[in-house]
Amino acid sequence: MRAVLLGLALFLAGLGPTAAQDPATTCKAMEGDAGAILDAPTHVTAAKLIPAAAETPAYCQIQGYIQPNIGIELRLPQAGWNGKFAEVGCGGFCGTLFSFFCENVVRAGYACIVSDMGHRSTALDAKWAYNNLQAEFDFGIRSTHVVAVAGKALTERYYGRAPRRAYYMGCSTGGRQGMVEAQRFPDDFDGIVAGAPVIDETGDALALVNAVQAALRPDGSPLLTPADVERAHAGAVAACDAADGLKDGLIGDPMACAFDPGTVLPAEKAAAVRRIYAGARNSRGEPIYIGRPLPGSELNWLNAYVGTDGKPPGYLPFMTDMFRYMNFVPDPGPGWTLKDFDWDRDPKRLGMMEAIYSGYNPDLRKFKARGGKLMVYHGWADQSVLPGSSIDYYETVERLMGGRAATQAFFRLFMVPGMAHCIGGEGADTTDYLAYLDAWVERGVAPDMLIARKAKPGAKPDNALWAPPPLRTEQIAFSRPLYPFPLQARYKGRGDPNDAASFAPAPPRR
Ligand SMILES: [Ca+2]
Repeated sequence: MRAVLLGLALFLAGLGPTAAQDPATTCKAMEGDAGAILDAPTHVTAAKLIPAAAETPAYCQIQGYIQPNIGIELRLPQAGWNGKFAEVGCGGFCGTLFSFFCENVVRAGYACIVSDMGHRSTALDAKWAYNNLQAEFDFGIRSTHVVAVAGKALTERYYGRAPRRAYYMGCSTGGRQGMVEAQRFPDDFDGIVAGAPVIDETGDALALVNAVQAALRPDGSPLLTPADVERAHAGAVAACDAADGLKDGLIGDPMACAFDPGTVLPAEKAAAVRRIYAGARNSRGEPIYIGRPLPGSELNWLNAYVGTDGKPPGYLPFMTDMFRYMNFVPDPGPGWTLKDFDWDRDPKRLGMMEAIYSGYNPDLRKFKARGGKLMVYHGWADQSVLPGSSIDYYETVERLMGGRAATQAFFRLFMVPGMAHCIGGEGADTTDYLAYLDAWVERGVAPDMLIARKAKPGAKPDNALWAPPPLRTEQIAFSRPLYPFPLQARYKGRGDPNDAASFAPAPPRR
């Protein structure tokens, strides 16, 4: 009854929940049991109106949890709601509310929700997963879906009408969440942006373990130094930069780049770099995963595979925790180290983990049939989620879904030259994917070309990942067009090389 009355009040007010009571009271009234939300029982532990500040409008901040243990934060613009709902994904092993991801999205008029995916942790540790299949199931499959269900219901209750569109966006683990949604819960979202999706969690981990091991000597001391990595990068760029028509330090198609590190490094170090490029292999040298770090990505290996300032490589504890606690069958526990990894035996034991985390199912027929739109983007210089998996997945979908035109009617892949994991690196890494997705869903404007920008040093906003505020002309170092894969941007041979207008689409040279 209260919902009906609130709905009536909203209808009379026209724009927002202001007629019946003051906004702070309306927001506060969201606290408590969220009512019978089918499949997603939810309790709101706190709700308060956050006043407008700088560019951010006032919003009702709702915190709570979905059973058994999925923490959520939902932000509902007090006025100027655009009628649409957005869920933003997490990163790493999650366990934390990345609520700042909602800042720009709320600014753009959306109701926006984030979750911790069902457990508390840092995004880089995995102890929460040990002997905890419910938490792994929520992290792997369930949480993104029930957060959508609960988020839409709470949004409807607050405004008195259901959101007319629902979008999802996320990168890395967040990208995987988007792929799992398109594959397993095709009715949840009208549009999905999945950046650098971890669609093969265990396969990708194998390539990262290989890279970390390659950069260390057998006794654990560093073999590759930051200076070696910089030398390899300079060599790769010198070999392959110009193939896209412009020497700009960015390699347009790293998979077509044949660079031998032996030209710039001594034999032992060159062999280590070759092993990183070669990806995960068994003891017979046979590849066991399709993704591998590509030429041009070398600077992003720093702090990841190669420690700096005398510190161990950053991915060492991350990968160790993953294999200790996340359903490596059986979980080997705290005593296990990466040195214990057996390249012939252990990859075959990871099936249980992959059963929970896979986002690789290419059957998107239900998602397409209900009108869903999917944009995947991936940095060519990604050092964390290796870009081969997105390309392999896209090509597999093309084969299953009836070819390129039938696929690109609802699913497009954008590869970003020189971009690291999700954002950063040397390439043009700032793109308003949400705006392109919204235009595709709402107005049928298919993303034939995206404009990606690189901010000048110091000009990048703190939170540029989702719905980034537009850069002013004087803040832009350069811009580049992104075309649906397999098309690549090629310099026309004339015109300002810093301007996206000086590039045209070209097929790959592979
Ligand atoms: Ca180039």
